[in-house]
Amino acid sequence: MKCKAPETVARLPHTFCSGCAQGIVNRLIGEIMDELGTAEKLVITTDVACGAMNVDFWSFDTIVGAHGRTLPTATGVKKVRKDCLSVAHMGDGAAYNIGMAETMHAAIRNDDVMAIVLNNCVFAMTGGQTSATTLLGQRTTSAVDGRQKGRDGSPFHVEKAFSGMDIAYLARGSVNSVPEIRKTKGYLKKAFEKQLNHEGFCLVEILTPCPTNWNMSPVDSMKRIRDEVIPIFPLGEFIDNGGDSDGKN
Ligand SMILES: Cc1ncc(C[n+]2csc(CCOP(=O)(O)OP(=O)(O)O)c2C)c(N)n1
Ligand code: SF4
Ligand SMILES: [Mg+2]
Repeated sequence: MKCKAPETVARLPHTFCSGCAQGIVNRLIGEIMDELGTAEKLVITTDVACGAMNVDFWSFDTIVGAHGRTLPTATGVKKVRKDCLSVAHMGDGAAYNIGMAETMHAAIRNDDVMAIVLNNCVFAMTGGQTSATTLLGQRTTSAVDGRQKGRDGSPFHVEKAFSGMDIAYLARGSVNSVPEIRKTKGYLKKAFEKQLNHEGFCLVEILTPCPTNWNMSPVDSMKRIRDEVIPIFPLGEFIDNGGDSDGKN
């Protein structure tokens, strides 16, 4: 059967490395926009990292935010365009390293925006340095002997940091298999629907591979997510405050 690309994602050849999952996430966003009929409302602020290459082939409205500052940019977009679907699209480094303060404040304010965090456990764009979510023992260009707890700290878990926070939604999906991709689509779609209902801040983290900086084949990168990354970063929904909107948004 011939596979039809979602109309919200233009069909130019992509510029990502072989085996990168940016395209999978793009396809899910495109399918959801087509299903909800909301492509005209979508504004994605993408971070300057690998995800910034998306602006060459996304066919909806886009902004490239400064590194780690996509969330306040997306919040600003929402303040002046309350009818739009405002998304901050970023990596783990942007969300949990340089942009940690911005991520926490968006959650504390319960901003009516959505964060999509592609967690590949490294600073990919700049050459594979250790990020907040690098696994213990994982070799990176800034921890060539592997991340060590005593020296480099332990991986950051957003579900622990946000525990008890009064936000609309928090979930973590993965792209390592078709069933997980389908579940991830469900998390993303729910978050978009919550923004349509003005319920508040939603964050969907997605475990993604980076074959280039993991020094692995695309196939082995997906196996690594299954065997090493998911056991550290569990999948599922952690916060789901459906229908709690107080109308402030
Ligand atoms: C203020 C600022 N600091 C640092 C950088 C350099 N920089 C660009 S992308 C990046 C890391 C991105 O990692 P991540 O957010 O995880 O995205 P990925 O490339 O892995 O998708 C860094 C440190 C920058 N462009 N601007
Ligand atoms: S460096 Fe990694 S995250 Fe960036 S495009 Fe290549 S595979 Fe994707
Ligand atoms: Mg990253």
